[in-house]
Amino acid sequence: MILRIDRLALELPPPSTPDPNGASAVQELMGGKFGEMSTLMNYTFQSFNFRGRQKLRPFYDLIANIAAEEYGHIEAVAATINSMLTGASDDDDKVPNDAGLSGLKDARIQQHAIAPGGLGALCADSQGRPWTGDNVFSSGDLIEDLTHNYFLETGARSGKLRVYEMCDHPAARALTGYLLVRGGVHQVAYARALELLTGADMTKLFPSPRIPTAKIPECQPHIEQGSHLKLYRFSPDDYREIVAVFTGPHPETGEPLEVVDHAPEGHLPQDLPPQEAVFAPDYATEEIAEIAQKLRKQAGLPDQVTAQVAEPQSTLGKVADKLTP
Ligand code: MN3
Repeated sequence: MILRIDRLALELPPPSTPDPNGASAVQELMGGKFGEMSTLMNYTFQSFNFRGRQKLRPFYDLIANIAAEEYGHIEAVAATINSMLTGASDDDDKVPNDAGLSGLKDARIQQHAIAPGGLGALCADSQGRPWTGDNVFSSGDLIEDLTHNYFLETGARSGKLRVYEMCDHPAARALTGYLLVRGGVHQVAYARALELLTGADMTKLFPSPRIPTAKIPECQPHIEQGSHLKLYRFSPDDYREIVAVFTGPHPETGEPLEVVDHAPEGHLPQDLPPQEAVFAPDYATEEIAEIAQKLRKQAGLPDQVTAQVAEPQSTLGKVADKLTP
């Protein structure tokens, strides 16, 4: 089972200038062959299908736990896409014949606005093609699967770098900076597992993309916090045997790898404003909000919402005005 934490893996900036075509490029990191849906589902199925897990426990724990982190990565990619799409419709023109969606006429992925729409992330790649289970490789052979995973993380990091170079939107940059560092950790984890099993040093055999994260500004906050060395344990009590595999020096920096005995704290998500031109979440959000408030009262909940989101920020501009009733 998965325990869900209502925090985002990284701190994303508040929505700024909408960038629907940038959002289309970021879709590749969601539903592309080397995107986060693929890493999530590859490790998830490999862990589901893992036989002899007691005997091979550290390897099972490693794959199962990295799968859990990948859930947070698809969540972070979706949040980025949603942020980049915020404001892409003109909500001042609520009457359909006012062409409130004309700004999206030339968008590369028009499904963001049409169907399924809602100016939300799609489970699809940068061309709008749906993600497919064909991207899952779960052979049952541990060494084969680990080798595949190393290759998958390698391709995933190349993809992140290319999206970084394609998109200068602040949300896309924050996302790719973070994912480059975390993907690097997963690459190291699978390389180390293979090294311990077979003696093969993947990092020498197969020079993984030489991505100079030390020179990428958006990677720096994560490197400074040591995120490039840490594997988090995403469970209150389980998956404790990762320490047997995720160990030794980092192959590039020589610093000791570390298993952190809890999930990362995470960051408060942005509360993205309604986009009424696409009825997200409704043509008149206030009506549903009133119903929600009535139900909350009936349930004995306090007046103040019990959950937190990131503080609205002034850079939201016209979007922020709309949040104010
Ligand atoms: Mn990932």
